[in-house]
Amino acid sequence: MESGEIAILDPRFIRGDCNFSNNIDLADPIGLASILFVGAPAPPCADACDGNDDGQLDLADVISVLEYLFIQGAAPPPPFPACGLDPTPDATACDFPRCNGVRLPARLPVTVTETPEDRPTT
Ligand SMILES: [Ca+2]
Ligand SMILES: [Ca+2]
Ligand SMILES: [Ca+2]
Repeated sequence: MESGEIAILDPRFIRGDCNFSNNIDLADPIGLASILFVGAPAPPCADACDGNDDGQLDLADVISVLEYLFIQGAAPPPPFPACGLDPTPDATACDFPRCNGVRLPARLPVTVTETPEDRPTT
């Protein structure tokens, strides 16, 4: 790495893993549908939500992932099922790579506040 900045490293992702749980399940198409139709915040790695790798997020991505999950539809295009780079550069971006060998923490790191010891004053 060249600088200590929070840089875009390898934008690795698992295609279809829209919510970065490191696997693909029903929550992913639901999450994408919420983004598309309910105005949920855009995903930090839109590429992962681009389930059919056509460069845009739309209902077709929701459907393709649902088909894969429930009716043995075609598996998402690579990178899948392992983390990887998007082999087809397009307008979607992955600004928040999650898969550099690091598993998602169950929850965000919590800042530990220092508590003074309960020491009886003398
Ligand atoms: Ca997921
Ligand atoms: Ca798409
Ligand atoms: Ca692509």
